Amino acid sequence: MARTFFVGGNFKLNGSKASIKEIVERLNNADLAENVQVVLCPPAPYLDYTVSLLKKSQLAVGAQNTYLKASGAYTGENSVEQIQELGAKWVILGHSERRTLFHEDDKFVAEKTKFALDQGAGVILCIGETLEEKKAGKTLEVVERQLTAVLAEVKDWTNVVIAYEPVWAIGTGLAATAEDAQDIHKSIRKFLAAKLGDKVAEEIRILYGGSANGSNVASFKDKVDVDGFLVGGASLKPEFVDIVNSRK
Ligand code: G2H
Repeated sequence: MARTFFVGGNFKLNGSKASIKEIVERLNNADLAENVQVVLCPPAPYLDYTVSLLKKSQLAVGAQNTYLKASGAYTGENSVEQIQELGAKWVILGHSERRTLFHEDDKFVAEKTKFALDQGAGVILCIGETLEEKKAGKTLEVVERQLTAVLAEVKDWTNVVIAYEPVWAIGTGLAATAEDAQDIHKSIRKFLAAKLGDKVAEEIRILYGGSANGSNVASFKDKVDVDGFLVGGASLKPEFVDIVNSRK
């Protein structure tokens, strides 16, 4: 079956009104492929501003994180309801920077994923191994462990997009090869088929993330289990349009 190509722009802790306007206007004015879904994830203070700039139906906005409660004494957190009120449809959860720098473990990521899905948000669920784990041959063990935690909480995966992001490739300029990504994506799909059935596994989008850029995405073009990209650094640059159009 044809899965809609999906490109997420994870701005991380970058951006201002001026730079976000430039990024969105570039997309608004570009001749974008019709069969692509683009989700821009600016820092939370710019969510509604980013939404207000969108002029194409393929474009949507997501948050970079949400908490697992609707409200309460949780200083510094944002709720799913709040980001939705600002027009965000998606949220990135389990990004390795959250897992590492902010000590989010598998269970916490799984609980936040369940909560966000229950509120009707789409979730871009990030998984991936560190360099140490890769060297130890533990890539599949790690991603399956991360997915298993979410499987314990989430039964309906319709609104989940998985982003396989090897930690060693993130922001390093050293992307995984398209062949390696394809192998791992295929294994992830097989794992999900065993847990959730063939239909769910066939329908779920699996993105590659980690130093994806305007030059290297072409090599992923014929990789049947790579359904798009989660892009960090390059999503802030003009080449983001080339990534969005890389399956055109
Ligand atoms: C991985 C990716 C976006 P970058 O974190 O999620 O960032 O493309 O800068 O490696």
